[in-house]
Amino acid sequence: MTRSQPVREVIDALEAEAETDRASEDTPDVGIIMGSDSDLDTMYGAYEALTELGFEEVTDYDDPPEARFSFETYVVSAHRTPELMYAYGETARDRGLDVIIAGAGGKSADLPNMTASVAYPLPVVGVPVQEKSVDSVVGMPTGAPIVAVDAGKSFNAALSAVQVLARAHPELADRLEAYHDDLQDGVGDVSRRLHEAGTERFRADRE
Ligand code: AIR
Repeated sequence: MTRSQPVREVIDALEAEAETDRASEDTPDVGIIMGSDSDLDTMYGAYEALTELGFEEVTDYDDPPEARFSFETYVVSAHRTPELMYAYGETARDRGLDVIIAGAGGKSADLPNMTASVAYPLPVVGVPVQEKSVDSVVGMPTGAPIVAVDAGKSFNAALSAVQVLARAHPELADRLEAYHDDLQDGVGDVSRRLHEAGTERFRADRE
């Protein structure tokens, strides 16, 4: 049992929330966790992708946002706060989460893989915060799965999470398609401008 009062308070809040009955519209669909707040700049891509797709962040379970789809964000350290990691993974389903995005850095980036084991069968999308974290995030034994993105690609982790949700929510599939259409428009537009301006002028205009 942790002796840390602040950690105990977060665990208590998660456990109380797991016991609370709420409509699924009023609970976060995606959980974002990271090993340290020093990971936040890298994990910010997940925030950007989710908000771009119309998700809003839950900061008070008793006062959920207007948006139908939402997410929550916590710092959970596999090594500094293992009990919090366990409580987070264990309460995830009862708190209404459908998918977790977990990021960690360093060579012992174990939050994604351990959370995947604790929260199983809930899917976890792992984000290695640095290149050197890739092996520890993806290196799972047979029977203990994790989905993972390349180092730093938290934006893609959020898209993958929404792909999971979209299987049950066609409106999210529409949003993913609209996002992809915009992406294509951008490539088409830059391709035409590069061709028409020629390489030298295009480069000069970019600077
Ligand atoms: N980390 C935190 N607890 C366990 C691990 N593996 C990772 C964080 C962060 C790195 O250690 O995910 O990327 C360094 O953390 P900090 O807090 O020292 O900046």
